[in-house]
Amino acid sequence: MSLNMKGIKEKSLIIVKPDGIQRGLIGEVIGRFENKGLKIVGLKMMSLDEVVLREHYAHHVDKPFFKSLANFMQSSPVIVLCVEGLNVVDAVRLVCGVTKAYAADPGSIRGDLAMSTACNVVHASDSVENAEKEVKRFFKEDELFDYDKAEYMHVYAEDER
Ligand code: FUP
Repeated sequence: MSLNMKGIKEKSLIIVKPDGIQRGLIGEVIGRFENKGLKIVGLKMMSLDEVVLREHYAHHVDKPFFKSLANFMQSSPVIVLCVEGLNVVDAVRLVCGVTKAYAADPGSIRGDLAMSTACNVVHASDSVENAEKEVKRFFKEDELFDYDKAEYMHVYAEDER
């Protein structure tokens, strides 16, 4: 589990991948994060180029599947989201399920909606440290919003807010 020092202001970066866009799952995926109680603080559609993909998947650039992964990620626009909440990086990974979608737990996005390793509907930051880098990679400062969410009174206990 990631070390959380930011309380309810911790941020994570989520991408609804091209398979999610093509299969009409944008609302379903975003809805799952909203239903969990997360605050969306940034949201946009964009196309990913090779430069950003080489940076984003730097840990996979030398792997044999990288070209296919990069082609897939450029095959249509994606939706990028920045979400905020308590231990949000870990919470989002649990909502997504494990990378190999065919093995992901039922109830998770990948477990319910996908079968593939690459076409697994979503990307989500895997640590607080990477989340900070990824949020900066995909959002300019003025594309992120700081606002009060009324439901926080009911999503979090008093000592968690
Ligand atoms: P995740 O953090 O769950 O997205 O998983 P990884 O960082 O391990 O993988 C990043 C992307 O590479 C995922 F979209 C899946 C893809 N991938 C493959 O296509 N083949 C592999 O063998 C491993 C990962």
